[in-house]
Amino acid sequence: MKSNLPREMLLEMYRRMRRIRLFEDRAEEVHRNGEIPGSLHTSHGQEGEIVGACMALRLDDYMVGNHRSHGHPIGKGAKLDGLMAELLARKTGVCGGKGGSMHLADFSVGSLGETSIVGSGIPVAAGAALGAKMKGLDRVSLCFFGDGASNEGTFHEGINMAANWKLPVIFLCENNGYAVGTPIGTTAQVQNIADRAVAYAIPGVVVDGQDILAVHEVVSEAVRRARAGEGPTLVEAKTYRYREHAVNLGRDLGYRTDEEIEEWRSTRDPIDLFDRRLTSEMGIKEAELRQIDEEVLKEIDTALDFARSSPFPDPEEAFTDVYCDRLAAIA
Ligand SMILES: Cc1ncc(C[n+]2csc(CCOP(=O)(O)OP(=O)(O)O)c2C)c(N)n1
Ligand SMILES: [Mg+2]
Repeated sequence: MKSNLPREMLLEMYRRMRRIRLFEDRAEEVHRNGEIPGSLHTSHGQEGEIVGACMALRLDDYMVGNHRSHGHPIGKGAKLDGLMAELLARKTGVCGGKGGSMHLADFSVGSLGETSIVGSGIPVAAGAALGAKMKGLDRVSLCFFGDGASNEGTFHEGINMAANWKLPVIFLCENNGYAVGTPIGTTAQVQNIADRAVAYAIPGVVVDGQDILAVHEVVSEAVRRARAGEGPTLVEAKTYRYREHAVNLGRDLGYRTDEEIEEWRSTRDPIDLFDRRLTSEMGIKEAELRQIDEEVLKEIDTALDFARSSPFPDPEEAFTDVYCDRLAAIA
């Protein structure tokens, strides 16, 4: 099947997925060296839904992530230097080295931030959309959250409010089947998380998260509705994570088999699937893709060199950029 998207866009989609995969491969290595403090939640296997959704947005649209969110700012177009520096807790990181892996934000590409509190991004995304609407901007807000987050109260409150006020939000549930080691089937009785949209009288759409073009199409329609003042959409991307919940967490929980992981990796990998489609159906040469792989690897080397050669923040900086500091500035 041919795609109507321009060739440059297809290649950029491939590049961003590869960037996420290789960035996280490198982050894992660096974490093993002890150079990254704290935990690390990677999105290996989920790159298709991340990039497909982000690339349906404009640069000035908003995006809110969660704890598994290195890929989200990369998908939105963030440069790697500041992200890698943030992971290594350096002053040149996107949050001054004080946020780390679970708190990336890059306002220059509309990436508003992430937190480790499951479900907390949902009202934040609704709030950003409300702000855009009140200011008369035609921006939309994309919110990524997991299947586990869809059982939090913030899911109901945030989506209900957005539906009442017809806010320009796309709620994108990344259903990777598990919350740490708990299968979604044991915590939700609906067949699809998207079925819950009926409770808010908004559209609910299920899409194959391993198919970047399918996600892009579905989210593009949700963006069109949102921009036209027709309100929010709940999109559920069925996807899978290859790694354990976080580095050092989950291996021994026994909630899934190695065969299950292997099945997804070998038959449903979003990058492999897209690679094959580009070369077999869209006239892209294999050499062009390998060239992109090389370029991305270089970008990651450069980002890591940049991070390693950057200073740590000064201890006094612990008191800057925090709420009380802002209050003190106003007072
Ligand atoms: C409010 C809250 N409850 C519990 C946790 C512990 N916790 C961290 S991640 C996670 C699972 C989240 O699962 P899901 O939303 O499906 O996202 P995924 O990790 O699968 O991407 C849990 C329970 C937390 N951080 N915050
Ligand atoms: Mg999950």
